[in-house]
Amino acid sequence: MVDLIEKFLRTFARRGRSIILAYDHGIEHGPADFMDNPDSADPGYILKLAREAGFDGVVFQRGVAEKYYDGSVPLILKLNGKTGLYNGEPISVANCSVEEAISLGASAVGYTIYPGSGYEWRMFEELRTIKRDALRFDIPLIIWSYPRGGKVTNETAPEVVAYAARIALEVGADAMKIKYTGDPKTFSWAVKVAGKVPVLMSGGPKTRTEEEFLRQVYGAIEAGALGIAVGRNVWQRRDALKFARVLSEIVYGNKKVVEVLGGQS
Ligand code: FBP
Repeated sequence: MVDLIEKFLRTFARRGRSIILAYDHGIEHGPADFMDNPDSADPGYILKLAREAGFDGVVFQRGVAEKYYDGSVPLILKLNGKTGLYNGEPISVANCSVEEAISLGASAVGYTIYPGSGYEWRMFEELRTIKRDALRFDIPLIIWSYPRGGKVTNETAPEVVAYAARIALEVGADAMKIKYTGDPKTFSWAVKVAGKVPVLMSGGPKTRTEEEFLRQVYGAIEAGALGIAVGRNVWQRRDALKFARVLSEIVYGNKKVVEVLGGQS
């Protein structure tokens, strides 16, 4: 069996690190997320941005992939999603199969779990089928591991994020996306307990200043993360391409925040 972690790295970390542009917000949060930079409402703009920035991949839901994906940047097809209109126990169910994702051009599939939710069993059950199909079709599975509901009171608390990382390893992730804990020391524990599975830091809401986000990214890389899977902190900025290039200097170029900000900080 081909090692699916290796396969993930070959496509999504060609330079040894990874930046993936997440764009499943149309379902998760709705079009309000596109208002800061109205160009971002157009998936074609997102593809062009990822391509011109030299990013390693994009994340789309099936409908966006069907209508817009052109093969110019590797695709992670997000198999499940929930809306911001829903108000019950956290749950996200698949609206696309692994086989369909492959037919849409995906090089990896993504699935969110909400450990802690009263429905965690439902997502784990569905994940079992998805994992089986991912193995059968030889495609990497990336898990968005976001503890939520139940006993979780703070989603970014270091012990919660570390638990999220370990759960993703335990259930068969070939790469994972977890929230940042706020500092490299605690994030490095999450990276450690993720074992062999590469860790991508989730971007989160757009920070007040660019520097704030760059420091998070630098901290995650310092902690041993493979890279980042980021949405709003890139495409909500009016000068998204410029910011994307600055991010690249940190993630791929090992630059420090003060260096890329040119003495602004
Ligand atoms: P951001 O970088 O914009 O936070 O995107 C990462 C992501 O995981 C998206 O893939 C997803 O749509 C969103 O965050 C979900 O965020 P949440 O469930 O925390 O509101």
